[in-house]
Amino acid sequence: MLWTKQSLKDRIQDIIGDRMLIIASNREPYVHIHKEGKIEYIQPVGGAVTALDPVMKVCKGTWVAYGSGNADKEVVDKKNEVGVPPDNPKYKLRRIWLNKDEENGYYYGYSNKAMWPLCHMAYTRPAFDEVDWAYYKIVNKKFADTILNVVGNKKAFVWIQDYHLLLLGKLLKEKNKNLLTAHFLHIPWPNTEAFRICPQKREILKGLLANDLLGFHIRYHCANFMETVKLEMEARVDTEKTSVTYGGHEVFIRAFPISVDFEEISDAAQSKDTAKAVKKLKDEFSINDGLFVMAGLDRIDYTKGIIEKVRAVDRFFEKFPEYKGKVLFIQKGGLSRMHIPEYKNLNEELNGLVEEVNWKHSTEKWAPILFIRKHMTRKEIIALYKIADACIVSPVHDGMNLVCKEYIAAKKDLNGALILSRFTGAARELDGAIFVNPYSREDFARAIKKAIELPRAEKQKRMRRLRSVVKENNIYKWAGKFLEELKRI
Ligand code: GDG
Repeated sequence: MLWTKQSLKDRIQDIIGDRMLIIASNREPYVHIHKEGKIEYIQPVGGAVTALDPVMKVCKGTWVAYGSGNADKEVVDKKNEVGVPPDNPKYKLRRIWLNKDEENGYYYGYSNKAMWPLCHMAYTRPAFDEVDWAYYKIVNKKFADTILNVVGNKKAFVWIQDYHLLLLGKLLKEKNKNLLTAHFLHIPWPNTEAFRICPQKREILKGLLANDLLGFHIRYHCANFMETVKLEMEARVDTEKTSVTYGGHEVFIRAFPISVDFEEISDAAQSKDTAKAVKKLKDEFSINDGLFVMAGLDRIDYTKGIIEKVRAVDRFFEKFPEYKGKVLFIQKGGLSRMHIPEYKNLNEELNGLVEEVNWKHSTEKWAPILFIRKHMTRKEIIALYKIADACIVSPVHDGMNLVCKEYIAAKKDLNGALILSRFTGAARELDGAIFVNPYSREDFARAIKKAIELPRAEKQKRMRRLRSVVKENNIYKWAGKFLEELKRI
């Protein structure tokens, strides 16, 4: 059966019954900001929001998240709630306020200096700071208190997202045994060797094991998690049922590969609005027709392999100078986590590298890399995918990666090639991509040439295959399967 927005809508009542649906995540799906004397809203950059917003529009319920916008407080009601999407509300957003110390310790500190590098194993050393950990616990408790307040004495299903809230399942269950809780990890789960260095590992595992269902993108992450539990806890690990029983409570571990709203992106890419946005983008950045455009779209993060991508572009023009003046690389890079030194340094390194590569290869009328830094709307992003004859997704490690799936969805005309790192969760599904090891410049440079020279028929064949995978494994299937599994439990 093909899952669609409508089929999820039709079945959601049957699946969740009379329970309230609550999503808990660090990032909010809509951020209100002051701009030129007015209050506007933006959709923040990030995979979890891209994936879950369409699901919540269908399932309704309440999304609990940290209110990070400078105008957020001005639009909420007494309960700190606001209907979203702001133009046409479909569900409620309940905002939690954090002070500077909390944001610093919980978000920049423990979440992103400890857990993020720990789970990605990208050769950036995790830093476990006791003060950060203390704030991490405080903020997880804040989320728990808010959710318990939203639920009151009703029945509810709480769907916890990601590595910022690893203790939440346990905190909720301790106070309300009747809650059904599930936790989905958007990032990889590392192997036992990597995880064992974490000083807070037992508390984190206890937090996760209190849930009823644990979801990861791929089976490999599930297996890593089960191995970790086997090694670290006195728990019964059942590999047949893929469940863990700890302290008399059984939690099921399952893989749910996350995805995108295929139909919505595919249709939007064909729309007149997108055609206008394409023209605007081309004018704004002087993108000449006739160039072969390769695009990348990432948060500036050391896991995304952006440095590796730019180095491969450099090598490509060294090896194949005949392509100078004919190929343009557009990299859209959104600033991210700039209060963490590694991110600030990466951003500076990237600036320097792009400048150097551009200087080295440019001609009077052409430079190889166009680095776009401004925040783009969804419409502009789809326009960028439309313009791109190929897309390069090259993380050194990524839980799933949605950019490659969005690109595929936007290529209804089949006119696009995908270069994809083997170290993304998506690589397990996307047969038809040109796979690369981003650590190998030579391999990467050759893959770029291959993408450019792919014969038309071959390109279309590959894209057709890719589209059929993403069409079937879309975001509604991800959500539907997840919720059905929870119901079954
Ligand atoms: C985590 C995991 C997993 C980018 N620039 C703008 C913008 N984006 C959107 C893209 C895409 C999303 O951000 C990025 O998604 P990813 O999947 O690449 O990455 P993470 O943020 O690292 O997400 C990842 C994901 O969670 C979901 O589970 O796939 O492995 O790391 O949707 O289009 N969106 C807007 N403006 C931009 O400038 N509006």
